[in-house]
Amino acid sequence: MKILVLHGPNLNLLGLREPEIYGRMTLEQIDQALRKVAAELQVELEICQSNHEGVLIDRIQQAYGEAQGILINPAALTHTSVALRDALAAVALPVIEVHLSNIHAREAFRHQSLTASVATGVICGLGADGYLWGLRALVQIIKKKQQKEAPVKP
Ligand code: CA2
Repeated sequence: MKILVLHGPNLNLLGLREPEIYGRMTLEQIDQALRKVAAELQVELEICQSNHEGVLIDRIQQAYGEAQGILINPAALTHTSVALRDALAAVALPVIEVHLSNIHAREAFRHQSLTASVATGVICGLGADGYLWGLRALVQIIKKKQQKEAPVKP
C-alpha cells in the first residue's frame, strides 16, 4: 500500500518560527516520525512539501493509480484553493486532512476549509501527533475499502 503525504506552503519553516502555534518539531522530524509509523504498519510513503499550488496539484493527479490514499496538510491553501479541492475530488482517493493548530480556534479566515468537504476526515489541533493519527486512520480506511472491494470467494 502506498500513501502520498503532502505538506503545503511554508510548512518547511516548522520548528524555526512560531513554535507557540505550530510546535517545535521540524518538518524533517515529522516526516521521520511518519516513516516510523509507516514501517510499523508496513506501508510505503511518498512525501512532498511544496510552496507551489501547481506542484501539489500535479502530485495529487500523479497519485491516481499509484497511491491508495493521501495525507495532506494544505496549509494556507486550505482556505483559498478551489483548484486543490478539485484535484482531490477528481482523484477520488481516501484523504485525511491534517492541521497542526486548531484552525477553528484561530482567526475567522481560517475557520473555513475548502478541502475538508472532499476529505474523508479532518484532524486539527493535535500538533504533530495529528499526522501520526491521520496516517493510522488512513491505512485503516484503505484496508476496509479494499476488503469491501475484494471479490467474494465462492
Ligand atoms: O495548523 C496548520 O497546520 C495550518 O495548516 C498551518 C498553515 C496555516 O495557514 C493554516 O491555517 C493552518 C500555515 C503553515 C505555515 O507554517 C509555518 C510554520 C512556521 C513558521 C511560519 C509558518
